[in-house]
Amino acid sequence: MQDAITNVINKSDVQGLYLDTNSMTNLEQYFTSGELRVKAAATISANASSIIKEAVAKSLLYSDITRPGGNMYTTRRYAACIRDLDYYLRYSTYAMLAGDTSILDERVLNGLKETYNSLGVPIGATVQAIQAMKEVTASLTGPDAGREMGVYFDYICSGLGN
Ligand SMILES: CCC1=C(C)/C(=C/C2=NC(=C\c3[nH]c(/C=C4\NC(=O)[C@H](C)[C@H]4CC)c(C)c3CCC(=O)O)/C(CCC(=O)O)=C2C)NC1=O
Repeated sequence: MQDAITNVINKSDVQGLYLDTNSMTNLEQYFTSGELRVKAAATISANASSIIKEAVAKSLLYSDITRPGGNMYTTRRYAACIRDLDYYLRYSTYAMLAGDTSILDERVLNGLKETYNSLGVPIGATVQAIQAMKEVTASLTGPDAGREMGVYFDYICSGLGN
């Protein structure tokens, strides 16, 4: 896993150079937004289950997915879906703290699309639920942190899409 700091340092190191202006600016932005990131992570962790509940109510509940024949039907599959959403929320929060997407590639997206396809988990509906979490999260953390979290929610969605 990388973060905004190791990312910039590794890039300079492979060239054997000190940080250039661009890298300095990137780092400065990361440090300046540090408090925002930590506060957002605290808000999200204190409200994780209600964020997921509200997102599910906005996107999946009362749709065919939760009725007989739907992929969320039966409590076992319903619970698996909620657990998956919790993974997406938690790992997006880690990535937002790190300011880097690599943790999502390594621990979440690796093989995920194939697993979903082989189990018949609908990817479109999953993306809708993640987008709903993005909205609910932004309304709790405020627009700046919401935008930052949005980067990582969107990253998961596009990783599921390709
Ligand atoms: C931390 C990284 C990580 C991820 C991301 C992960 C996902 C993941 N979700 C799974 C299943 C599942 N995922 C869902 C999810 C859904 N079904 C829907 O209709 C909804 C749209 C959606 C929720 C938004 C369901 C229902 C299953 C169970 C499918 C089945 O067994 O039939 C499975 C198969 C094994 C299992 O059931 O536990 C994996 C590996 N596991 C991991 O370790």
